Amino acid sequence: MAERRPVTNARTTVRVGEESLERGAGGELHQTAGADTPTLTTAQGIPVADDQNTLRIGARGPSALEDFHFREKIFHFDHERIPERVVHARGMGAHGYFEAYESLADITRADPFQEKGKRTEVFVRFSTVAGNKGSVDLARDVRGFAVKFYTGEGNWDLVGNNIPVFFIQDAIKFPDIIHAAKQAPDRGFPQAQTAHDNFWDFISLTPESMNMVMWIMSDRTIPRSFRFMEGFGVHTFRLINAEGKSTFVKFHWKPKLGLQSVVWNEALKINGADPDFHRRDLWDAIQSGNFPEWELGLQLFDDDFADRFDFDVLDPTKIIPEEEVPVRRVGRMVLDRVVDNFFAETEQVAFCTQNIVPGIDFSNDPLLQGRNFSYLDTQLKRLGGPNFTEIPVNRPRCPMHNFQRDGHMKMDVPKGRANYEPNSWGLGPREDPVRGFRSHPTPEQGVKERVRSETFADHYSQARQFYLSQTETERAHIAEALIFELSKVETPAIRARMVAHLLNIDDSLARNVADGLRLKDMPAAADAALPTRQDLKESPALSVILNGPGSFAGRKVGALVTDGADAAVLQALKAALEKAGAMLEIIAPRIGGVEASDGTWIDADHEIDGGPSVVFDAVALVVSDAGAALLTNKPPARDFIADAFAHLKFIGYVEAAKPLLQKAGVLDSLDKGFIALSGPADAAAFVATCGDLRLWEREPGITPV
Ligand code: HDE
Repeated sequence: MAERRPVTNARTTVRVGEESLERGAGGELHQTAGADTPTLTTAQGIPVADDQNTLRIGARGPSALEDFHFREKIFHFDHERIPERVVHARGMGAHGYFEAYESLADITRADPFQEKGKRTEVFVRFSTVAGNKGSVDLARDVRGFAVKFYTGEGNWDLVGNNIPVFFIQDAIKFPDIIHAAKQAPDRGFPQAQTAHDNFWDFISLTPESMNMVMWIMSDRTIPRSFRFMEGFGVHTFRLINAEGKSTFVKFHWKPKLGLQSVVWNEALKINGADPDFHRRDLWDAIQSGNFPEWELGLQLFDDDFADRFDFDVLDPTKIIPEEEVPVRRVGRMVLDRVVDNFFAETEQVAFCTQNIVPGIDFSNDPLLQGRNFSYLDTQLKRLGGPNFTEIPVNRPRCPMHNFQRDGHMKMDVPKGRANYEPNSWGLGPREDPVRGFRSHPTPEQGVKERVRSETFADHYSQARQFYLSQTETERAHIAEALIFELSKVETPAIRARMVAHLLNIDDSLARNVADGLRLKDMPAAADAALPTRQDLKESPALSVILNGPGSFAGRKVGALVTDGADAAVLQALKAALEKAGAMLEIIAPRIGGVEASDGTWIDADHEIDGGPSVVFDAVALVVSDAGAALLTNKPPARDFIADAFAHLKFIGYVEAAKPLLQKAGVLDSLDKGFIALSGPADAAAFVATCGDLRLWEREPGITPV
């Protein structure tokens, strides 16, 4: 008979680096439960003795089926994934609060707006639209901006985007636009981008999308960070006061730190350097106490305005310019807490446009009406049952009482005999005709038919207005974006079709794009249902550049340093950035750090290959002569500078950095974006200049359209 082996393998204590750990049977290094370490248990709460080895018959024998710990662990793992969102799959959430600046009781009875200073808990999820869950953050795409208000009278979900218009006018076209934008069904690519035939085929056959096309080809779709973008409720909603009076409203979110986008070449490189750039930015900002903040703005208007406005307020492809109906800022939203668990909160949060509370109501926008059907349906599929409202992130913070019972994953344990109403036991909740939600009694009448209102027929005028409201720089970016996207379209007829639409928007834009595509023949302008209006006033509120921060607060400088770096300059830079509410990160040849000129040790945040300039808003080159000599032969150091220059960033440099500038090919192009850091006194001026964010005037010399 073979020798009997010990039931448990001896554990020994070993030292690894600074730590004292246990070595188990498989050679694995780990800790066991102790005073500060809770005991590992199964999901049923049974303490686990060994989480490293399956139960087996003999050391080299088969595994035993009775190993309930192993089976439970693998079973749970096998079910870790739930269906990702069809759209907006990739997102990032955070907790915070909304605080009202004033009482809006005269306009709405909605709970968050009843008193000045009132705080309402919120959960926000930002997202991209087209990419799958694991795609990159800097795809050219619309961003979702969904806010769940946990009000005292139930959850209100304001499920918006960072763009105030949409591609289509009727919800029935949503599956088509999304199918066209996502990967082609035969090949499964391209992922997270619209630069392909299917997308532009659909778009070029859908003139109502032209206003949206201008927005998505603008820098709005490559935001620098979620913190620096606007949000919009898109549709017209209603606010209803206690007397039942209705006021139309459009919702806006205005970022406190101003608008900012990156440039396209930078976006492409960020996706390689840090695919989680936006997620990380939000996480880091909140964790470091720089809580992102937006003001909630309302455009309020009545039926008279709606009747005389140039476009139908129910048409989600149109805006109401802020210059016509000013945005009234009524409160602020602060995101002050990251999630504890991405899946439990960010993934399981279920936004539903139909979640509105007393004091808010829908309009007849046909897109909104369709959305109100879609979201509940999608949550059922994603979260697997009707009780998703009991998941902590979805659970209202106010009391919930009803007779809905049972179903998958019921968490609450309802008590009592009655699960119906009316009942004569006096059990359970009852309706409240005074407090309860009532729809605004709009008189509705009409022929039952499938039809598009003629008031939705102008497809080009606001596209033109948007384009003309941009700065020269931004107009050039729109043209470049169109050229890039259409250059990836393999079918020449689709390229020409798009140019035919652009001719109805702006002649010079159409010509620039046609030239950029090297179109042999200029097409005729597309037949338009209505001619493009030439009289709409420009709206400066539509430009990102004109609505920048005017300061460097919340932004980041990356300083490339070497051994012997001028310690005084670095300290001054750090102090000036802190004063401006901005951050400094150190990039060094090796991650361990460098020894500065005064012998102090400076820890690095990034190794040179892992901290390219694309992930910073501005850069500083604080190197020694010897350090510069070492770096001139390193391609990442040259790219660091060449990219910062090409992306129009401000570059602070010490004298010793000149050989590096030379090697990067920019020494002969020193413009006012290069700021000499001759001594600590120059740091403040450098940081002040960085507040302009980019030196746009450098651009025409680099990337002519
Ligand atoms: Fe959505 N949309 N959508 N959408 N949408 C979804 O719901 C839909 C539209 C928006 O962070 C889905 O939970 C239809 C406009 C955001 O969880 C789905 C139509 C706007 C999010 C859905 C639209 C949005 C979604 C997929 C056309 C801006 C992410 C997963 C009528 C105002 C919310 C889900 C989050 C998500 C349907 C158009 C914003 C399938 C049918 C317009 C921010 O229900």
